[in-house]
Amino acid sequence: MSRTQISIVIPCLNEAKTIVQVIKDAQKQIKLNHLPGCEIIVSDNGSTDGSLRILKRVSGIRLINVPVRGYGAALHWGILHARGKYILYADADASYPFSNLSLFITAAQKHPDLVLGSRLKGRIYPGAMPFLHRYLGTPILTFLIRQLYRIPVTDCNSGMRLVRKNFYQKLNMHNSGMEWASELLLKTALKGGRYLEVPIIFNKDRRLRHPHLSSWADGWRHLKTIILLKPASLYPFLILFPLLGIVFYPTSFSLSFLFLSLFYILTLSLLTLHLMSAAIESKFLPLDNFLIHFKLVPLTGLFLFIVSGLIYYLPESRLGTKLFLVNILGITCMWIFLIETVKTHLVNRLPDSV
Ligand SMILES: Nc1nc2c(ncn2[C@@H]2O[C@H](COP(=O)(O)OP(=O)(O)O)[C@@H](O)[C@H]2O)c(=O)[nH]1
Ligand SMILES: [Mg+2]
Repeated sequence: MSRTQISIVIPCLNEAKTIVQVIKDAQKQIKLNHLPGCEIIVSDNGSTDGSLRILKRVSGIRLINVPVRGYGAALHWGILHARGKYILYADADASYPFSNLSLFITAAQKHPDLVLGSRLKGRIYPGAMPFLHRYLGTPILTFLIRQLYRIPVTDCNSGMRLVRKNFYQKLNMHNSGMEWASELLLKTALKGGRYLEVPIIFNKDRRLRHPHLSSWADGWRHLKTIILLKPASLYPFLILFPLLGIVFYPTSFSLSFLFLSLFYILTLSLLTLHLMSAAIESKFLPLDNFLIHFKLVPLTGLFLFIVSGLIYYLPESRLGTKLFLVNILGITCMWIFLIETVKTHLVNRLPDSV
């Protein structure tokens, strides 16, 4: 790979205290690694602490004003503006030293699609990573991703990565927040991209204020992305829920009721998700064609008629069963409404031009 093909992108939101130091560090390492054509892009989305004023005086950088809030948005805009074949990105809070750059350059010689800087394989300085993130959040999410997506990641939340631009552009990215980082990793795995890791140094950030990351909210958003990008991760529950429903039936009708309802809801939700993804990507499998062409509404009408009859004729002593059937009816009606909405708005699209 030619040494002029790397761009550095630094996402920035209110980092007046550290941004200049970070840029200087990047410039120093660009020189040391003989990368004369390497550009530095600072991607700012609405700093109000004077960062922008400072950045306008700094030479040798490209400043991009991103109109959308969020870590993912800042990086997405930065990457799309970058001219390099590869883009290396790292935080503006001085936590990822650019002395890590040489490792990424070496890895880039192997023509990867994504190189992740692993803090857990490298060196984490005291105070750099909160206990909860280091020993709970990051290892659990990393383990889940390794199991579900079969990608040998060791630090899924790392904020220093190198990505090939034309690979990134094929990923059809959606998330503007912190979960963008998971989306990038997971889509690399789903697309079978060439993935490498390098061990990096991680310092305690130099800023005074709290990080933008909010542990629980962002952790949950990462988890949600992990599950929704691969709904097959929920398949085990299709066995677990009915099993629990049967196990609890003799001792607790209510718990059995709950698990069987969850099974029914999950089955219908997965079918809806399947059809929605197919419609968005215009790739219909036999299951989707079945959902599209099968006469669902009249069939549901018949189902409603029969189940309503059952509810009416069952004796009041079978109240539990009656309530269960009412519940099934409600869920079915809601599902039909959802499926018909997806069909109307997403499936039956006419071309914009011929
Ligand atoms: N959360 C967030 N970070 C942003 C945004 N725009 C730029 N950033 C930058 O993204 C980087 C990551 O944020 P940070 O608070 O360090 O998250 P952490 O490293 O996960 O604790 C920092 O350099 C921020 O300045 C934004 O809109 N939201
Ligand atoms: Mg940070």
